[in-house]
Amino acid sequence: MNYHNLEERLQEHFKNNPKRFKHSIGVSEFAVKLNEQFNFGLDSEKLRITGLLHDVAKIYDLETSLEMLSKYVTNDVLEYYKGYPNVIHAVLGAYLVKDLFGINDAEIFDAVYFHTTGKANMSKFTEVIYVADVVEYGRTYPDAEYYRCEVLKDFDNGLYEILRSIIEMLEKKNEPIERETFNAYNYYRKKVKGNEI
Ligand code: DGI
Ligand code: FE
Ligand code: FE
Repeated sequence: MNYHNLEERLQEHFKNNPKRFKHSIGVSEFAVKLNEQFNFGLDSEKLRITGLLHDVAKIYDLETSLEMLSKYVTNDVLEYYKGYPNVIHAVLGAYLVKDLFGINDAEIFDAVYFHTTGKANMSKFTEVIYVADVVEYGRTYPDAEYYRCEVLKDFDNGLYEILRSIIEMLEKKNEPIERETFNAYNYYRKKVKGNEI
């Protein structure tokens, strides 16, 4: 898989949101770095492409996103995601990768679809994109540097700590937590901490 001009196409796609374009580059680079540092043996070019594309649907407002998503999912699914507006760009993005960029790949679809929530037992590819999205070098929220270091020290534990902090943040803000976010947290807590409370 090799898409040399994808970066230029993405720059055009994000022309009104250069920060989002920079973030997408940051995610591609961090995903490739993780793959190399931990010898995961994933396809680095495919990680780069997925990092570039993961937020492709972030340029649309809620109304437009829902209208676009209605072309791909049933009404029930559409109604369900109306309850989680933050998650919609991930689900829509997974479909747009194929429709706007002609990239039809199950691994990329899965990684884009779950890049916001995570899920239980993600593939290594999806885990790497999930983590890179949260800790790429452009991220400047408080503790970004802490989670970046944790992930580079111990990937599984870093992933678990990220999930724990996101759940905590969403609870604090009284935001509805999508079930896959919970599933991911429970799964990785068990994986890292075993039966410890
Ligand atoms: O698109 P990005 O800004 O790069 O990052 P993202 O796609 O990971 O997340 C966007 C937001 O979604 C972020 O503030 C965390 C939030 N989020 C993650 N899981 C859930 C969630 N929001 C809700 N309401 N429910 C979730 O389960
Ligand atoms: Fe996103
Ligand atoms: Fe992102």
